[in-house]
Amino acid sequence: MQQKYMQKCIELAKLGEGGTSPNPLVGCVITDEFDNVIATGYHKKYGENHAERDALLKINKGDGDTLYVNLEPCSHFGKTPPCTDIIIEKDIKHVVVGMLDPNPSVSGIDKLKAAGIDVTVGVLEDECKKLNEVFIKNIKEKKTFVAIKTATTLDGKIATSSGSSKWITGEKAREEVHRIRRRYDAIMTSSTTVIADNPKMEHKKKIILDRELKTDLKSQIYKQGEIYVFNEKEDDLEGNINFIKTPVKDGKISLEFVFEKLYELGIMSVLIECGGKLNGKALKYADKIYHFLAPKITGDNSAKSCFDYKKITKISECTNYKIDSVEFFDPDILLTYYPIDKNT
Ligand code: AOF
Ligand code: ZN
Repeated sequence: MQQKYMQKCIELAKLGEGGTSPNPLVGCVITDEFDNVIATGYHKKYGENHAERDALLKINKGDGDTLYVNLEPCSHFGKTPPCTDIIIEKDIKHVVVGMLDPNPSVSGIDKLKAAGIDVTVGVLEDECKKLNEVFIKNIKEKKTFVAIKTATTLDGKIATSSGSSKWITGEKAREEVHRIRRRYDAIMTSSTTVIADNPKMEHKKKIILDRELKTDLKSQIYKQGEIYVFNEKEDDLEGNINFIKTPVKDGKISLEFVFEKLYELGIMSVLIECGGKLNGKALKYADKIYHFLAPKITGDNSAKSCFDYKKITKISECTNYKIDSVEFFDPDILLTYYPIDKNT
């Protein structure tokens, strides 16, 4: 029962995807003493009620028995009063928590226990941690969460040698890409991709790495959203476009600088969608990779690879990953993987 309702909290929390950053995704379920669900809630948007309050406001004092929530309830006065206070006020008897809050200003468990509430921690903990992987990295490391998305043939190619890439994956995979993008604060691409494909990439925030300012400002990507162009020439603001002067290392934009700047700008997560060169360089910083595979083989050694950035002689020099999931978006698959070591 605990797992079933925690799973429900996770599903509710996901309804807030794309709206809660820099705050976490949180869902809440309240049951009566017969294990019937009497209210649910979730954190809908940054600054609005926390999940627990959203659910508790729907019940009367004494009606609820157990409250399930995927993240430890807060005990601090932030944008809203502490959730622990309203849990105590509504006379909840048991609280079941998915994971402790990595935020140092939160320690709700002790407060709940002191009020005589029975508390269980760690139900579906791994799933809860995955749900808030961005928030956890932001809080613990004070860094932007970096993900890469690529779409390749079975032989790992993203385009032919002349740049033809439309379309490797099918409709369903491309729809999934839109859902993935929505979870990220910003998406990032390079001048090479803008010039080669002239993509629209609709999103609220877009990052373009364009060292020499080679892209045409009339390209589709500039038509919508808040845009940051990292380049070696100028710091300037023109309409919706912020030009950010960036140090260059070995003839390339310093990614170190870019990711630090993104965090300063309040961009808590970024999805990179570039060619093999930049994807390769970015692997060193990547926390997660979304890799779509289409059932096609180019068979062409000169076709462009998805991660193209080093020469190795031994297989032991590969970087290693852990595959987290395999999903079908017929006829393609999506592999999601995490780095085991970042020694690229
Ligand atoms: C949320 N939503 O449902 C829960 C949160 O910015 P504040 O003042 O609203 O506080 C945010 C902190 O509250 C957040 O970092 C997290 O530690 C805790 N819990 N936050 O935005 C929620 N339960
Ligand atoms: Zn709270």
